[in-house]
This record gives sequence, structure tokens and C-alpha cells, in this order.
Amino acid sequence: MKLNNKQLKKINENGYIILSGCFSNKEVNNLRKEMKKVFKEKSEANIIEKSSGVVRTAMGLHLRSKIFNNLTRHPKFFEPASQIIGHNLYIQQTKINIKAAFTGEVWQWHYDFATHFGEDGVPKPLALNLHVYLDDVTEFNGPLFFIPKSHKYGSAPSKLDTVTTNYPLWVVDHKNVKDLVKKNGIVSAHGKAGTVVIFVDKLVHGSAQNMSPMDRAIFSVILNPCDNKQTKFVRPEYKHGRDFKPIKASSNKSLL
Ligand SMILES: O=C(O)CCC(=O)C(=O)O
Repeated sequence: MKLNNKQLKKINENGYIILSGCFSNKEVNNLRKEMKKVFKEKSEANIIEKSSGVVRTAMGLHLRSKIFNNLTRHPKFFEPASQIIGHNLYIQQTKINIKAAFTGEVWQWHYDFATHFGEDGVPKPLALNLHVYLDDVTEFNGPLFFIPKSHKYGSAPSKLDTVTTNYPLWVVDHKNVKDLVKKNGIVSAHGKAGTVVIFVDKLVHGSAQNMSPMDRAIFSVILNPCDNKQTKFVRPEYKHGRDFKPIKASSNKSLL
């Protein structure tokens, strides 16, 4: 799946792109079946919500499941990523963030590079976060909010939040968020199951609680150029991959 010049320009200008209808219902159903299995596993890579105790994030999925390994290297992720950040890419992180109906908790305003730099010593903000929606994501079930163009304003100061949820995150303070939103507003990234979303390492984003009766599951892979790999090795492999060999694309049919 190659992006055209207009799409590449959009990512460069706004810091993200939303591409509907990328994966079929059959592919999404196969992924959802596997998701149910990995969520049941007793694993430290399954991080639970603070209040409800249900799984919030299942990490290291390319290490735990063949179909998620194939998805991570799928041409619909690999080709656009290669166009944007080059062909020599390693798998920095894979996960599913699920926001369970009624209880799914917030992701505070943040940009990924603050964590990649602060926790892992990644030198430059080059990594890309690529998502595929495993449920319909609507305005009601906790979609991601992006601040368009926020990657263009240098690195907003961030501090480590270990209190709000069970997932420690380097978050941007409210004054900075207010200034950025004043300039460029907020976009809610909704779409049907099978939608792909790609966003850059310094784009400020977050998401609110899911108080709707619908679950919201999103698969995410972060790909990073091999020559921009981590320099600190504190976080476990399920949070930052340790195989720095360039990945090869899987087959277009590998999810069927
Ligand atoms: O799943 C969400 O709502 C937020 C995910 C996120 O912020 C991320 O993947 O960096």
C-alpha cells in the first residue's frame, strides 16, 4: 500500500493521516479472535486498568503471536513506513490498547518521543506509530485526539506521570496543550474497524475515558530506523524490542 504525494504531504504538514478501509472484515475478525486469546494470558506484558482491573494494554504482541507478528510487518504498514522513514526499520513496540466499555481509562496528553527519549535514549524523533482499528472507533468510545501540526513546535516539556493510570507516561502540561490547541485545534481520529492511522513521534495526542457501552480496541506498531535505535536498556523487551535487524515485509495475505 503505497502512499501518494498528497498523502505524504499531509503527514508532513499535520503529523498524522487516517486511511479508511485498509483491512477487510475477515482480516479484522481473525485479529480480534487472536486478541481474545492474548488478553487471557497471564503475562506481565498485559497491563491492567487501575480501577477496573481489566486489561488496558497487551504488549510485545509480535513476540507472542504469529498473526500479530505478520500484522506488524504487513505491507500496509511496512510500505508507507518505508516511504516516510526509510527501509531499514526495526520493531520498537507492538500493543493493543483496549478501552473497555464503560471503564476504559484516559491516555493523558503526550507525544511518544518524550517516552522514547526519556526512557530508552532514542536519539531522534523519527519513529512512526501505525495503528489499525479492531473496532469501529467513534466519538463516543474513546477515540484518539490529535493536535494537528503540534510536531512542528519543538519538544513540549513533559513530565513522567506514574499516578493517573497503570501505564507510566511522559505527559505534556495543560498550559502547553492550551497553547498548541489555540493554534491548531483538536481532531478526533474516528473510523470503522480496518482503518489505518499513522502518526509521527512528536505529535501531541491523548484520549478520554470510554463511558460508552462499546469496547474500543486498537492495534499499534511503532517502527524506528535501525540507525536510530535505543541507547538505554532499562525497559523490558515487550516495551522496546531488542532485535535491531531490519524487518522484511510479510505477505499481503498473511492475516487470512
Ligand atoms: O490508545 C489510546 O487511546 C492512546 C494510545 C497512545 O497514545 C499511543 O499509542 O501512543
